[in-house]
Amino acid sequence: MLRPTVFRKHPLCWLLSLGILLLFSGCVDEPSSLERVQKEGVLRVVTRNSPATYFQDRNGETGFEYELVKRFADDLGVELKIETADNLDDLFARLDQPGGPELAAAGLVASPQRQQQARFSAPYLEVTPQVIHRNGQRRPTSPEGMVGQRILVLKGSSHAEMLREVQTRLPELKFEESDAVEVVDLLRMVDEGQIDLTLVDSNELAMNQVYFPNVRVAFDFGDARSLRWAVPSGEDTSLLEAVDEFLGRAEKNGTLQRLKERYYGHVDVLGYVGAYTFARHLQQRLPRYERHFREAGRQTGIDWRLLAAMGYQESLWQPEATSKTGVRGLMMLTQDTAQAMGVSNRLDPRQSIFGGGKYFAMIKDGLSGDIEEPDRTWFALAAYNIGIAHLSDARKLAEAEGLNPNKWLDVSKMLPRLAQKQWYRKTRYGYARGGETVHFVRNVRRYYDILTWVTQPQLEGGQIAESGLHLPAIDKRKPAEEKN
Ligand code: BLG
Repeated sequence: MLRPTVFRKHPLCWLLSLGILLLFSGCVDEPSSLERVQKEGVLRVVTRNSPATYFQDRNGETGFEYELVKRFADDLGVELKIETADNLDDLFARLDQPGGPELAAAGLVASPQRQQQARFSAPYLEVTPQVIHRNGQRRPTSPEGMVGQRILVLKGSSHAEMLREVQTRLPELKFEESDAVEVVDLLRMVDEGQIDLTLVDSNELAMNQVYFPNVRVAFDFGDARSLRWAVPSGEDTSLLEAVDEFLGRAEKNGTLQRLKERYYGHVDVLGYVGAYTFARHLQQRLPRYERHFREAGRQTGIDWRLLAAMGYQESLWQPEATSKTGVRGLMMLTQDTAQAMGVSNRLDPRQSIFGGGKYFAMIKDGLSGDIEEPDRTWFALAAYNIGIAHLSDARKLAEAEGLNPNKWLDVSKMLPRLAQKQWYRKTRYGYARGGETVHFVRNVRRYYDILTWVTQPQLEGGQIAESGLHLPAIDKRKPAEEKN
């Protein structure tokens, strides 16, 4: 049979023509953004340095955005490389750069202007923009009430965009934008009275309220909006599709919910007055004992900030503290504990801190090997407060309920039962005020988070005692009456 000549071409000719064809059709393996990330094994993400997004803590990098985006990178099986932008304009400029980061994860709202600069993912968090004022000062309740006040917002922020939009019908409304500040600076400026008002998102305020006890929400500036990640604008949506798929899964399997609880869940624990008091004590009391906490931390291998957080929960950093039950000192040691730890004077702050640290480390070491971090730390805190025997009762109750006795979330649900007869009569060690222990652990964790943030490496210019730079200015007056 006669074959068409084309089939009889030499194989090399074939390859050559294929090459030429590909070259001219312009489809020489231009990889998609997703393929590029996978091939290079690195996902480059641009974010901002703030407590609600990304910062350094005791274990390295952390923050809501960081944790979420780290899970995404893990999911793709690639390394995560974070870079921080100086301000929002810089962030979008970097995203736009050829060879720049593939993704921005920085608590961004897909405002109309930004939609021309980048493509946005599915939402992962709902936030409300809020007008912030200083407690005791005039409180506006509408844009009209903001006229004539000193207003400063982040340059390039969606808040600036919203204000400009309002200006079209209310030209008397004047405001300034700055690219030299972060959200924390805006809040501090309101707190210290350098400006009258600012606009921030509700999640940012929730994270920062404790450092700025004088700031209050004046009113919600519009409806809730969604935070989204962004990828460079353009036709290539491969990475964005992977992001959306990941976020959908994170929503379904509870990952998102857990992260939200962790970062924003305990922020209301302190309330305004508690936040005010904590900030004051941070400046006035902690510096006296910080050296002891650091030393005890080094000696026991326990993060000094956790010890300090415990000390705050126990006594508000007061060495003379004494409870109704005769428990005493800065770390609230019982007589038995003090004796066992070689503490001769419980009211001596240094002895109390070292005794408490040693006791805590001992408890933690003695916990079942099945309890993993971070739960292990929360269990040790609970045992410090209620005793290892009652904690083991609560773990057994958890097991009997089909819950996980090695997970703090599960065991903390059982602890309050130790105060109810129908439950404690079935336990080995009987009645205990387990509800208080849950409260204890929750508060210590909150204080620990705060101490972690204020002592993070990039802010820490030495000891809190010396720096004070990043701490709120404390009004010497008592907290003003709640106006709202
Ligand atoms: C803790 C002890 C545990 C002890 C439990 O009580 O004290 N911890 C310390 O001394 C550091 O050792 O466990 S046990 O030895 O296995 O029995 C249970 O007895 C302390 C707690 C008690 C609590 N603060 C540290 O968290 C406290 O002060 N309670 C009194 C509250 S009230 O104001 O008098 O009502």
